Amino acid sequence: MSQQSSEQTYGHYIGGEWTEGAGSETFDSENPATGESLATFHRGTDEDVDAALEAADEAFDEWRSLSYIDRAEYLWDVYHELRERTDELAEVVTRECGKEISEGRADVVEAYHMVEWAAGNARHPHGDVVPSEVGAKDAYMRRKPRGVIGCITPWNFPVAIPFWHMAIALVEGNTVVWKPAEQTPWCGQIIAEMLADAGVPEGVFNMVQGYGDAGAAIVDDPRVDTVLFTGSAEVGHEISGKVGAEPGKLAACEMGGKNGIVITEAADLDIAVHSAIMSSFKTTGQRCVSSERLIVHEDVYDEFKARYVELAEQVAVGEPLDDSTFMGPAIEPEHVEKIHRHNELARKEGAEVLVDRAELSAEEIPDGHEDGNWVGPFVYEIEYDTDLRCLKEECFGPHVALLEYSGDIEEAVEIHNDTPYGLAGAIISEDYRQINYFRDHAEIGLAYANLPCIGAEVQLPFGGVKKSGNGYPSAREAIEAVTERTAWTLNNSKEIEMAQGLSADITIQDDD
Ligand code: UN1
Repeated sequence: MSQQSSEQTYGHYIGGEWTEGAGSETFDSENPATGESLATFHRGTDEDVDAALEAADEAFDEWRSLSYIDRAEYLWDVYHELRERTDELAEVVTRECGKEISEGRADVVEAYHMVEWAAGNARHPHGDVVPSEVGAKDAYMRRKPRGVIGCITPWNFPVAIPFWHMAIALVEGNTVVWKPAEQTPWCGQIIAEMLADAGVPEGVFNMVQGYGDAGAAIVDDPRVDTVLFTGSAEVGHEISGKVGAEPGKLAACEMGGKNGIVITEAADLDIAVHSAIMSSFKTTGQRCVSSERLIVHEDVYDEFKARYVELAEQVAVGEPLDDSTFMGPAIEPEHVEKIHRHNELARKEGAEVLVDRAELSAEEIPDGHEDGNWVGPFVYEIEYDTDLRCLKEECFGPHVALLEYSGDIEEAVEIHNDTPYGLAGAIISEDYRQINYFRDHAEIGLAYANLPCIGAEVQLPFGGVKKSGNGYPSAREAIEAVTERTAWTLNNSKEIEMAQGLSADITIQDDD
């Protein structure tokens, strides 16, 4: 499938074959900026998931027997294709998920960075040589693949996140069953074609298009050894709950955030305004790392507020393919409704609304885009109170609270940490003591200073704490979730000598 949409109905990729699957239902991918249908896909069923898991299970032994380097060769082909087709794929990403075109491009670039990292890592050491208390023993930590990995990925990074999961899972010797987000099946189709064209052996990689029921069928199946999930906290917690109850099975879940930026009295306000606007409105606030809380010291509050509000009133919302656009549409009509509900909740809880572009005026909506899922910035100030739901619940949209604080950095970090989530955050300050305090005490997995809290690079661990993640961050640390460690000890002596001074003598019963 290329950039041109077509009349064909696309299917699943199971056991090395393209198939329509067992079901009769289809669904469409829609351009969120126009409402136009881009392509039609077969909706996967439990039966399709079953076939994909069977294929993945069967392919495992042979795939794991290849060397890391041979497995990585398949990924290098994908890497080159992603690089060659970056502009074309960027446009597909933008048309299918509505991110403006520089973000569409960055998504594809992030994908090939991840593939490069995973395939390059095939030539790096994968374990440790560990000392033993006993001179004649050689001890090692070795890794082996866990088996079949179920990957469930979100629409907002429809090319990058699938490769966070799958590039690493495959190079490490696992086989994969992947369900792309139902909002971005076109990206899913192209990725599956790339892996098929690279000649990945049949059954090693499988894709089933569909909705949450297909995802649940993957999660529930005993043949799945690890579930890698990136998406909403609601679904992620359900998955970790279920999988946690099954011995030997693992779920690595990466979820949302109610991310905050602390702007202290020592902040450079140019950096503060720039970082905050990027963090709140890039991707229309629909990154799990987007910021919905700005915690600003009273000494700089009025000036920051004036400058931030002025820009938020003006950021360009429009056709995402147009490179003068800053914010594209929201992903789907239901999500626009959800964003409005969060705005409403803030009002009910006493917000003083500073910018209300939630319902864009007719002039702001580009011609021919009347059916798009438009929603603009909504900015409010509110007095911090730990009981406010609007400061705790993730909206996943361009919905931002300004909170004024007084006192020291300790006060700011206390407010910052007062959410159930802990994914990303930033401090804007020229005072290194404040910066270091934030680094050490902010309860988050991705922390920034004098930068937006978005835009992590793939070679860093990506993940959160508290309600945002369960300790196996995606990207680099996903290796932990898709491999098992073996502590391997070899005796070079004919004698058996034990550690800890344990006696190796076998005494026998005295008969007389
Ligand atoms: C997400 O927020 O949903 O750090 C993923 C970033 C990107 C990944 C974001 N590299 O902003």
